Amino acid sequence: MIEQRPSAEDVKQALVSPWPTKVAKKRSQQITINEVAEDGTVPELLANARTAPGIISQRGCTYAGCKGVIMGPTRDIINIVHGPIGCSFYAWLTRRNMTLPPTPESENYMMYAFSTDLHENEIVFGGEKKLEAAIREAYEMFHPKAISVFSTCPVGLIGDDVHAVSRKMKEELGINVFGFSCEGYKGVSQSAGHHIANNQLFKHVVGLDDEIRGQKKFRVNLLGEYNIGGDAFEIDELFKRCGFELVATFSGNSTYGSFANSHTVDLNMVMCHRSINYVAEMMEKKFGIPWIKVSFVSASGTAKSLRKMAAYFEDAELIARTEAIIEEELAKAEIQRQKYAARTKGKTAMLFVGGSRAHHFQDLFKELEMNVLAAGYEFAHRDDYEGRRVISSIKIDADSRNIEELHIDADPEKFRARVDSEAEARLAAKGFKFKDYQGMMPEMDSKTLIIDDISAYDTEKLIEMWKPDVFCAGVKEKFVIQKMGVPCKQLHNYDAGGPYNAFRGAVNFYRDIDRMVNSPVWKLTKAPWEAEEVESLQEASIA
Ligand code: CFM
Repeated sequence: MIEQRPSAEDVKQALVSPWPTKVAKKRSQQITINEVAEDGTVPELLANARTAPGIISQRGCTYAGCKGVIMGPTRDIINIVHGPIGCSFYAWLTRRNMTLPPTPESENYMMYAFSTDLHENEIVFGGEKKLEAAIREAYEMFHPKAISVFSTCPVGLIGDDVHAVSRKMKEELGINVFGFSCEGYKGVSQSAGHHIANNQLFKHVVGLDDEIRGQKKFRVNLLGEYNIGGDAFEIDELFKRCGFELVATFSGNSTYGSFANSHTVDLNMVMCHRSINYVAEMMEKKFGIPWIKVSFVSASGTAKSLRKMAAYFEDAELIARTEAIIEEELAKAEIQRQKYAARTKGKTAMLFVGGSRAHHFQDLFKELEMNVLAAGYEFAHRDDYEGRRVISSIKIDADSRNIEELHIDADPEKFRARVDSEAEARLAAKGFKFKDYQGMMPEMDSKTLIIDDISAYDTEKLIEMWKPDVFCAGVKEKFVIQKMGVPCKQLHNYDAGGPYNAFRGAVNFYRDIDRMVNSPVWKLTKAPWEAEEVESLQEASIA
């Protein structure tokens, strides 16, 4: 019952008060009680700021964002990690993104871990020679189209120039070789790694291949979809049925060739705004490709996004075909939704994930008629919370300044305006918006709690005070949460479930959440503070 829950103000107070004054002040700016004004404005939140030393939060590092998130799902580029072997081990197949090579013989290096395996000798005398040798060795073994090199923390500290080595090896081997200055400490989180990856991919790969292959009409890219649990496969199939030609996905189920050819499209769709908006913006400036925000999480979101894509092309046949597919698929999903929602209605959820899913997955909970009590991102920026309308007022601090901002001009030969002013006016009259993202908070209820960069302490306190029926997070949090008697749904890798995108994916999610929130097993678990024997144990250990 909502009335019996402590108020949002009380919970915020409990999360902020234990810290020393300076940290408490900062945390109170990173935790806010949502209040949505009529025009959609929401309270300002502090985001993308350094985690206070000593607080354990969910965040990862810049290298993880670059190597694991953006470049990890591309199957035919050899990704060499320049660093100690541990950095490779922890970035090796730990994210459940899938790929489907056209034949069993096609290039696919995703299951390999390539590392220079730096030791003390290289830390003292430099590792550039070892990197050169590693690139040569990888080339001789596999003859890939491209090799990329990732810098780990010690590489930045000892000053190895991965870019100079890459240039030299590019010349020697005659294939594309490029490096990333994505040392783990570069930014405040993995978000810096996304930006660094986007920049280099744009500089070194996008736009290299002008040939139009496949269908000439309705050519699109999907940006910010990483094929976790096979999500991209579901979306690809829908696109095919509707009649869109998907040239590249950044970067689920992607190839080097698809990136090189990606500037030949008519429209970019942005799914995960946080990780990839940089590529969308740069492609618009250099090639004239407009972008729209989409989300294929939830049945209603999928229908809305497909409609938006078809509307852009203003083609009656495409629109009719898309509408027919939406009608058919939505009807099937709706039967399931009603069945599950009857069992999940009124239950509560919390989502603390990454930089976009904590927002997108709320649509699935809405379809299940559940209430989201609290949500937040690990590493998103203010625009992902409050909407792109706040971008011009975001203060640039030293940590953001650390990341290179590319200066992009229109390409004199390859720039082509995709929409003329008349089409733009026609689309605008129908309510069509380009480069628009509302962010998470305007779509959440007032009095919900928004927490940026949640800590282990916050998580426990939040569950203790507002005990939700399901908590969405990742594997680091999962088992601690479940010991508190609350099921934890992983939204980074979906546990063993998924796909959760598009119409069929939505139904998978309904089923999995119903199983979790209605399983009697959680009522049999006692949270540590509820169990008397724990208290006596604590007393015993103090004594
Ligand atoms: Fe974008 Fe992602 Fe996410 Fe992300 Fe990630 Fe991820 Fe994520 Mo884990 S790119 S921001 S850095 S949607 S790996 S596929 S699930 S934290 S919410």
